[in-house]
Amino acid sequence: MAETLELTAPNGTKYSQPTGLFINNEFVAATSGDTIETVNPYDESVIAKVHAASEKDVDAAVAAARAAFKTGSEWRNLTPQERGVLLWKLGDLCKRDEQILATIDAWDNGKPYEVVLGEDVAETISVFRYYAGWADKIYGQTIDVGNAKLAYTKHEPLGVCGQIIPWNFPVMMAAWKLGPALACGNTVVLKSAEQTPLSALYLAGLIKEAGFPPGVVNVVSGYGKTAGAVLASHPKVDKIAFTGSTVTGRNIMKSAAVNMKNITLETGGKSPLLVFEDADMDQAVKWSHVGIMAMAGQVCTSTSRIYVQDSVYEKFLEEFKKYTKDNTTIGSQFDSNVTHGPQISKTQQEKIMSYVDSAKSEGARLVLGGEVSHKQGYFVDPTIFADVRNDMKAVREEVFGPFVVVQSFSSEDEVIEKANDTEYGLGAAVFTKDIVRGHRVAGEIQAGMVWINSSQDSHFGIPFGGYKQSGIGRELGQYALSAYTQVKAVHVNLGTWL
Ligand code: TXE
Repeated sequence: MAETLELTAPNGTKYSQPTGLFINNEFVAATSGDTIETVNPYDESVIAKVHAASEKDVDAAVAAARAAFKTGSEWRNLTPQERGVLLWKLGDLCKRDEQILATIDAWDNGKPYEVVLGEDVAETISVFRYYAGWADKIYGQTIDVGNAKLAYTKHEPLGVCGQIIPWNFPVMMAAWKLGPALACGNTVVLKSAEQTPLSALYLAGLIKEAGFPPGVVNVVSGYGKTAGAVLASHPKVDKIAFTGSTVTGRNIMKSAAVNMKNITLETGGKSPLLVFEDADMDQAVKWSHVGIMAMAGQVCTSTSRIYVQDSVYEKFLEEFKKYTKDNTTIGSQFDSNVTHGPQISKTQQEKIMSYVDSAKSEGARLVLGGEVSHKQGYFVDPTIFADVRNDMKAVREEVFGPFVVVQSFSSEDEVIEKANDTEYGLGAAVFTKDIVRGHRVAGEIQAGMVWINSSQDSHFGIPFGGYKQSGIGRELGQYALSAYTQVKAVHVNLGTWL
């Protein structure tokens, strides 16, 4: 039995933090004795050490998930509605402990507590409840092929699902992955991100408390190159679902090829935001700010490239700069006045600052920021560059920080071409009062999600995912069910055939 730490967070919240690997409904020590130290990105203090899974531990977790998936197991014998009841209970337990979950992710990730409570944790609860409702509504079709035969389809679970999640929305990403997988009757080995392992372990305790049978959900903390890679290439894993960088997504595709796993990938983005001259300028400015500065820009759908029609370009820049300055308070995640938290790690901070150097050296105009004014922790000031070109590194690559590049355009055709000139295709935003243009542009942009007169809208009932190298498959909504089921066609001879 691995240890549980009694922790007190900087906001005074006291709670019990499991640190072991969650396998077969028990927290166990890692066989290698390896640990991961997780830190508060606000002040670089160590929060806790958790056990880090080795290949042997991942094997044990996969074996537990396989056993739980066996025909005749407790899990396989549940009715779909009983699965739904368990998911609903899990949602209720997350609601009961919402302040603890929000405290953990705010502490471990650095983003403001109120944001985590009102967005990440609220969404976590909703996602479990939403998929609880789907559990007994997953069914196939009967297909009329004439009187001699009966043909029907069944939507069956895939089996053991490996799920690898990132650090930007720790508990919410776990919910996005677990909700549909469990509603469809699969079993899971979930690997959290090494930067933010704590909330997934706490959630594991709630999964046990809700009454899920042993082995249905296994949660391992671990590094990507060890635990993650083992899971992605494991021959006994049937599916891999991943959220993270495009580079790692490509590696996972290669690893998954070993036994041709079903895959769902949600990877990087460089989402454009288009401001036409007839747009409501106040709205365009506010949403541009939300679109890139929320969560310190660590959102895959961040609208990190802004295109403004030339007649309103300078006005937009002036107002965007002012709005950003007036609405940024940098500091601790537990200070309710703070709007702008740290980046997740020193690595990410340094990565963003390297793009500041590259934008400057390629001749972009620095409008705001480009510095680290808060020296403790991993902060980066909100940064706006103007007069960029699509061939600049900072315009082509995902920066994943409070870093935005702005350029002008003159015609609709030109801006659509520029917006689509990217390897990514996750989100896109269009600001215009012309309803016909709004829909026309939404149709022409190559992206999995388009926002007209807003940015970053997301809802558990609406599919989420990308075109091009932003991913494969969809999460959330009814669409996610097809990512966790396979279709069986059954042909029945009614006796009049041959
Ligand atoms: O991502 P990784 P990192 C982007 C963003 C960021 C960059 C790097 O641009 O700057 O990625 O972040 C696991 N086999 N996004 O290094 O490496 C890893 O342990 C299997 C966008 O954190 O993709 C973690 O659990 N798994 C993004 C997860 O993959 C592996 C969110 C993500 O890590 C692995 C995060 C491997 N070989 C970063 N290597 C989004 N789409 O929201 C790593 N992992």
